[in-house]
Amino acid sequence: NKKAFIFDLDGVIVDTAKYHYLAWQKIANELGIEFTPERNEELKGVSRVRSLDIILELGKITASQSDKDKWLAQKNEDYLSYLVDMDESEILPGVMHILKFLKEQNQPIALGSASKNARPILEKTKTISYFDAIIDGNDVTHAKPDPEVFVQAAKALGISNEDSIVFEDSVAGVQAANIAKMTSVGIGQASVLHEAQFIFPDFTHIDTSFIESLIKK
Ligand code: B16
Ligand code: MG
Repeated sequence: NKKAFIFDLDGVIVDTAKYHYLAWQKIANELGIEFTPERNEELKGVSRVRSLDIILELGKITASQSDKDKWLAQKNEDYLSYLVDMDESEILPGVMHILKFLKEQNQPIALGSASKNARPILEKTKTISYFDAIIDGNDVTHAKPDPEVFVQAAKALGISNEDSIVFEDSVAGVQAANIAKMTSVGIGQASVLHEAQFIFPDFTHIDTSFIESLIKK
């Protein structure tokens, strides 16, 4: 039995969600917009361009395209500055155990991320070799909750949507998996990710018997 195991990146494999938050918070502060961790949930899994629009809507600000381009560039520069020293220590707890188990079981693994910075992050954390396919923000035209990124990932692995399992920390990503009729596994708070079929606080709560049950399904 082969299943497609599709992993989101930010907030699932690495804790970069906190860096996205800090970089957006800086922009919001400069614009006099109050930006809280709760508000930040709406930005998770969402593209860079859409994230800025959400922040501007929050502050009821209309901006020119050139201003928007400037803030988008500024956000990414700031975000990248947090990644300079990134290494394996930033992989979230329990993730390597599951990636290794999937490899031992010969299960196909893909990345399905909205980020345009996915590849350098996988390289820095030395996780890139685990992935048989990488679909990221550079490959898709429709952002989560559109399922395009996961559908492309399953296709690249040659597995049907119904036989695909998605690990996601964002509401938009869980919705994308559900729309594609994939099995959605939420990583984070049940109160936020209640639409997911399975929810775990983090990968240390996922044991190999759960993965085996998904393989047999
Ligand atoms: P970038 P994921 C998403 O990655 C993040 O959750 C989201 O906060 C970010 O805005 C988006 O990537 C775009 O990232 O600015 O690096 O292109 O969670 O889908 O792996
Ligand atoms: Mg994420």
